[in-house]
Amino acid sequence: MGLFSKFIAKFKGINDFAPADWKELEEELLLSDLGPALTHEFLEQARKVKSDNAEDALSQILGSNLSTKSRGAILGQATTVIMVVGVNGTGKTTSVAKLAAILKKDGKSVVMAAGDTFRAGAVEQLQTWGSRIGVEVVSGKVNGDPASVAYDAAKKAQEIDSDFLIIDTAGRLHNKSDLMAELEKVKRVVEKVFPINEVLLVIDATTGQNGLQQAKIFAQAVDVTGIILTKIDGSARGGVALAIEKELDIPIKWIGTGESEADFDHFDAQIYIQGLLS
Ligand SMILES: Nc1nc2c(ncn2[C@@H]2O[C@H](COP(=O)(O)OP(=O)(O)OP(=O)(O)O)[C@@H](O)[C@H]2O)c(=O)[nH]1
Ligand SMILES: [Mg+2]
Repeated sequence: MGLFSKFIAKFKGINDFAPADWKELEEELLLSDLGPALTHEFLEQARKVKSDNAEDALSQILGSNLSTKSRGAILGQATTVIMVVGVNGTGKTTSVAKLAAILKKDGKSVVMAAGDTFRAGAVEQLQTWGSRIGVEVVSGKVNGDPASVAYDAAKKAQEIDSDFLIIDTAGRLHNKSDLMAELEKVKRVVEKVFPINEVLLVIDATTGQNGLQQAKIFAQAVDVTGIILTKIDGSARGGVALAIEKELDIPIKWIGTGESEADFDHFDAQIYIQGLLS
């Protein structure tokens, strides 16, 4: 049941909502990871809603909190380069592979770069995905320079005139300046070959407000063009997407809905809002 369905059902036919009902709604919104600021703002707006058009009015309020930026892909002139960033374990590597699989199914050629050279197993993880979905992976040595792997992958993509290059990155976050320096270096080096068209930030929906705070640090460090919201299958907290777009003003472009290849989809704002209301 959607976050607001009970509210709408109760609200229809009456115009004065009891204080206890408002309190209950507030608690539900907070539990859903809307965050205190957005919850407060939302309640202010909702108090002005009339019962006869509660659903439309709420739909409009929710919609006005989403980003107005385009959710479409940003394509390059030659190879489109997508860099995928985010905190440890959010689902970067899996999302790189799922995205590559979708593009490939669409008839596009894709190269993946195993830019996480930091964690043992990360390169293999992407290689396993690569052979599963039939997409070439360019990798280097464990503990090698991620920028050099990304550069080799860009050269490879250029050589075979690939439609897409997707770069996986490490998710560690010891401090903001290290992170910034590393991501900037990858960008600088890749851009000797092709401009980076998209930087997609991966956020794990199950980490709620905490995940959002960590994501903010990434968004400050790199110019993020879109968000991949993963693990929404494991999260009952549907409000987090609203909080992300309101806080960061970056459009959610993709959602991860499970662990396998097919569990990946475009984010559709209309469907999302409908899901909260019905
Ligand atoms: N249920 C669910 N699990 C997911 C989803 N996306 C990724 N996972 C799982 O989350 C775990 C971590 O995913 P990874 O892709 O390795 O995450 P990562 O960000 O690359 O992790 P690091 O490289 O360690 O920073 C794996 O077990 C994935 O299968 C999703 O949309 N839903
Ligand atoms: Mg990874």
